[in-house]
Amino acid sequence: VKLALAIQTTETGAIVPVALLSGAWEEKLAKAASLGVSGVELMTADPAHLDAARIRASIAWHRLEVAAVGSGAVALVAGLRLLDPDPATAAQAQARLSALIDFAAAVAAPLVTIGSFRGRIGSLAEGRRRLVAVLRAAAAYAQARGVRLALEPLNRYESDIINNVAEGLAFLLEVDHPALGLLLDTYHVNIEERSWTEPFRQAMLAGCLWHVHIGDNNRLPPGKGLIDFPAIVATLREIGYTGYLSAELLALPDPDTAAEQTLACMHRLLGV
Ligand code: LER
Ligand code: MN
Repeated sequence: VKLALAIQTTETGAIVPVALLSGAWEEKLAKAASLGVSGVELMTADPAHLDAARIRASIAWHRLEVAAVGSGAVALVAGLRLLDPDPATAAQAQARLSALIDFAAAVAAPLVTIGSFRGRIGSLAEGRRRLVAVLRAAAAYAQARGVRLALEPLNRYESDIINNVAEGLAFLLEVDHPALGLLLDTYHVNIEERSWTEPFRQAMLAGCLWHVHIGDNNRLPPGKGLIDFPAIVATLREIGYTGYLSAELLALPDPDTAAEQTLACMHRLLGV
């Protein structure tokens, strides 16, 4: 497995509470590299304001990879969600997803995450059917550009569609596209699953475990809460997961300390 830290790109403006590392862009990359991670997950609200070629070059200069392009900031900062009840806003969200996929391809990111950005079904008639259709089309768009989409089960307080791995796998069957898989976030696993390890096994067995977010049950760095990270790491190794463990957690007490504490714990657990 490889380690990554979630960081905001420079256009996001508002602070994303689960993004790590402080300072200007180059400083963040230098800090990530000195902490010994292999990659960064980019939390991007609007790629139109970014120079993808420069971002790609600066990341490569620090010998880092882009682990993923995260879409959470699109919902949080730009207020766009795929299931927005207003058709014009939903169309804008769909266009933004295409832009994120193009950006991912331009910075050599393997995948784009679909978490809070999907929104909620709420009272939308046909909401599920709409999400299936939107993600099927987006997966085809992504596949044509060498990118994949990772759908993230979210806890019940954050979304009313796809809360656990079983629902995630059922949804993937409906979409039925090889460029759509799953992202499991330990913080959401803690709220919705029955086991620390079975959800990872199930997703892996289905060939769909493409990305992992780490954060403890209180969304602090691993080791600062109750989640059994040793068991999760042992299982990920046993099942042969070679993707990223990407830290997406509260920047407390500050964005640098949270990153340092995360890596102190993860390096110890991984024995690296
Ligand atoms: C939100 O809680 C989360 O885990 C993000 O990855 C969603 O975009
Ligand atoms: Mn997450």
